[in-house]
Amino acid sequence: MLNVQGVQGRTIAVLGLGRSGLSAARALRDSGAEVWVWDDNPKARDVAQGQGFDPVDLSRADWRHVDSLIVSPGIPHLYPTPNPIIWSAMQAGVAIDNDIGLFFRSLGGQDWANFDTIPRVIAVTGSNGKSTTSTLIHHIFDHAGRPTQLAGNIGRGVFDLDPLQDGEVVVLELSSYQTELARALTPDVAVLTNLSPDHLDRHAGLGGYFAAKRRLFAEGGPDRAVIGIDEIEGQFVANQMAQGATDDRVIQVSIARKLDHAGWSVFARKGFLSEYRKGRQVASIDLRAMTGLPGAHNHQNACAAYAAARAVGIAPRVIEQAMASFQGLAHRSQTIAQYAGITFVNDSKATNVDSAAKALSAFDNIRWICGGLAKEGGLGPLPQIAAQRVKRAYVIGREAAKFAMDLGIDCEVCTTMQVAVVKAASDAGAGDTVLLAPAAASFDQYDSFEQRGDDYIHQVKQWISAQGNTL
Ligand code: UMA
Ligand code: ADP
Repeated sequence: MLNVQGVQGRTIAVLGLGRSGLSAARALRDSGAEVWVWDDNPKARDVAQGQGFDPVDLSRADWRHVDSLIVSPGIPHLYPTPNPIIWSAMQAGVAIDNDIGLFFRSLGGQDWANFDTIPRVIAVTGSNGKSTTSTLIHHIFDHAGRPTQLAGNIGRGVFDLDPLQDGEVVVLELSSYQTELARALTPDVAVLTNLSPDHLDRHAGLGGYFAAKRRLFAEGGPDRAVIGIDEIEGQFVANQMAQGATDDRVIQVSIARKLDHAGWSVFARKGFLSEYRKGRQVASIDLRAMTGLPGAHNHQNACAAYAAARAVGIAPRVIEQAMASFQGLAHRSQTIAQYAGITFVNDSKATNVDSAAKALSAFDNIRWICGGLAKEGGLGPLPQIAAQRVKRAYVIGREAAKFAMDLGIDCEVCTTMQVAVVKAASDAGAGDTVLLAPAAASFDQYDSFEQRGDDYIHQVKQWISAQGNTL
């Protein structure tokens, strides 16, 4: 666990006692703060009590005694409506922060004076590809023999990190919920993978969502920024941070353009990654050989991870070797089985329109399992992309019929995963891909996208064994 600096003797309230809240509360307590913890869910309070905390009902708190309120990312502070406890703290003038802000304010300290190489922090945000890119960066540093740890939105609270070592590289995956609220955001390297609409209700629209992400690149922020410039928002941030077109403080990333005139750039074309610096090619990697990174979207992640590792001085050949041994992440463009020439791919994490569209572009002859709890903003360009790339869609979810109607392509309303897998697999022939990429959240039928992906794997196994074979 890490220590929090500057909180000795102060009273800090913590709202939300999930992964981020509890780890922050423990670190605050161990660092000498008086901690008032609360969660609106009694079960979460019970867990905190089991760890020696005595919950304080923050809806009745006398905020005059509180220095700051630490809020969990899942709790809205502005939109669609502010949580009443946060609102009352704001009205009393209490500073609102989160574990990420505390983390950045706590970096440094006595140990660091004895280090030859001070620890570096690489923070990764973006709409899609954050987890894949963060994990790949972590894998590259691990492969290079550097001490490295991964935390943040990937599922590990930042204060659960072990004390940092000499030369360590911390990789943080940060969501818009986290970047919006943190009062300090000072990574050494900041990465923006891409931007497309998501979480619109929490940010009152795309502008608010972009503003939340952009805070990671605010003036005085990172020493170096790795920015995907294939959307207008990324191009805008890159231009704003750089002194001019040849400034190499920004490493521009693209999978759409040959960027051979930027100050520093990494781009992928036709399956090859190229690094250019000041108009000269520095290195090239054949990404088609990287089986853990299939599809153009993963080539974007590969470019962003490559650039982040280069920004910290890792050699191109070391990065290439690391990429070759990268297995990819479960539930993201993951080939889970092959049977009679049919490939089964699990991309249950494709919960929004952009990630599902990228999955449809990465495979051929697709029998597409989609549907679930539709996100605000509709299906966007998906019907057109699906019309070109999909042989047939097999729609799941409680509102499968409506989802199928909105898609407007050749669809079978299946509702359950079991029916969808049986129908899709039975229709498929050699050379087809049965792809789960729902373009929707899972909560209408499952607890999480992981549970949905696991069900898909289970149903595929069942179908294959019913054909007289096992995986
Ligand atoms: N709660 C209240 N009042 C409310 C709402 C919630 O008290 O009005 C309480 C809940 O009862 C619960 C706690 O707050 O006990 C939940 O907090 P949380 O939802 O922030 O969950 P954590 O377990 O702390 O997990 C958070 C991130 N969750 C969210 O952003 C929703 C995790 O990202 C992250 O891995 C973790 O911190 C560690 O940093 C998950 C996520 O879904 C994976 N992220 C979203 C995404 O990727 O799309 C942004
Ligand atoms: P995040 O952490 O941002 O949600 P993940 O790496 O978990 O990103 O991937 C989420 C979903 O987006 C998966 O369906 C995955 O296949 C898809 N995806 C991964 N990288 C990209 C990318 N660069 N652009 C678009 N979609 C992507």
